[in-house]
Amino acid sequence: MLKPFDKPIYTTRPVLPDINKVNLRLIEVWESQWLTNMGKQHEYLENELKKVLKVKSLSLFNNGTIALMVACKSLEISGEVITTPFTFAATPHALNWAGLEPKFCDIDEQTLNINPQKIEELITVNTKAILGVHVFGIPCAVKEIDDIAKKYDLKVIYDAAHAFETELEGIGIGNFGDITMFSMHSTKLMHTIEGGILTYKDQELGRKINQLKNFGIDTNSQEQEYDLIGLNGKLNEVQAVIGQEVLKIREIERQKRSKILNLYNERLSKIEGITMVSRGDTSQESFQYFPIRIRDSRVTRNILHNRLQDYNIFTRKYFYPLCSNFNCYKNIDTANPFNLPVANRISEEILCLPYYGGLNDNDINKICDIIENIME
Ligand code: T4K
Repeated sequence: MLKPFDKPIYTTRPVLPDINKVNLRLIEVWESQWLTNMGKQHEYLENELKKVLKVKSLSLFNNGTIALMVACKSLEISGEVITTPFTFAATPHALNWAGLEPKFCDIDEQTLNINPQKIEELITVNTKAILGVHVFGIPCAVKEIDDIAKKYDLKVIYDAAHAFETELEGIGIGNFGDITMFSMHSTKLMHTIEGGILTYKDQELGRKINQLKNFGIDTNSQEQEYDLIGLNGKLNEVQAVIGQEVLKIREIERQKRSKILNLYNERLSKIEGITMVSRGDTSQESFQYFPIRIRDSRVTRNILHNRLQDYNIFTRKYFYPLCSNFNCYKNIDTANPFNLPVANRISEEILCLPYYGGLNDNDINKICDIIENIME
């Protein structure tokens, strides 16, 4: 048996700016005596993010889930929303919290995203929107989804929790659909410890989004008017300075992950039983996760996942269990595994390997040696 790693190797580790630089920024916030409620640091981060994501308008949130809930609420729709079951719990949960009913659609074998060819058969008179997820930063079929939405007069929301800086032909992924959500959770390459972003084009919608994230207060009115039922979704000034510092070092992290990606591809594509996941047809990718599929092999995904733990390597089965198989969703009509064969199969095959800049070539080679050994 190869020697295990001395320290645990996780699926991801947060991108951490120099603590001395963070401390200086915290002093700045302390001295300003302005800690939250859309302060100077919040405004600065918003403007920086607009440039990085190549979007005209965005709003910051205290986490991605709240951002997605507000996105759903802001569209003022009620009824069914067609979405993917191959995602994190937050996606269907946000729909429910906004009073909407998720309808699960099967996914595409290559992109692992909602299959546009399967959407139309789920449309009923109650369908009001499509919620696509750019899973692992792989873009959804945005053109096909847009065509369906136009044909049936549906809203389109994208969950781009994994797709920070993903671009299609140079266009920021946040420009597609009515609203796009990005997560800035600590496990994301770009983060504010906890945080989220909504991007949108419609300024009136943006006004509503900003109102909803701030208890429903209409900041434009003379008196404090409450004409919407909002919540508290605000990102504070400490989170905002952390975000600014992470933003400064993200390019270095992206380059490190790009190198790791090449090394993984070179090594793992040669191992029998491992299928590489296509990274999607992007002009720029997010470098967020490194998923592989284990199939047609004596060693199953679960065996590989468990055996890797003997070597101190902790992978994650994103996304198993499938959302449609959760106790809270399994009884809805579209959750039947019979209707979702591809998603159910991929959920049994998928494994996200350790993927972060802190791993050097030796680490990656060692992980690959161990995988090779287990798969033999
Ligand atoms: N939509 C999608 C498609 C999403 O994937 C997510 C979140 C959302 C919406 C909602 O966005 P947020 O509300 O979170 O902004 C993690 C994250 O908590 C979650 O943000 C993420 N997706 C999901 C895919 O992964 P867990 O339960 O897998 O996290 P955990 O604690 O196991 O951490 C993963 C690895 O990271 C661990 O192996 C250890 C390492 N880690 C984690 C943390 C928190 C660290 O090294 N340091 C840390 O501080 O959910």
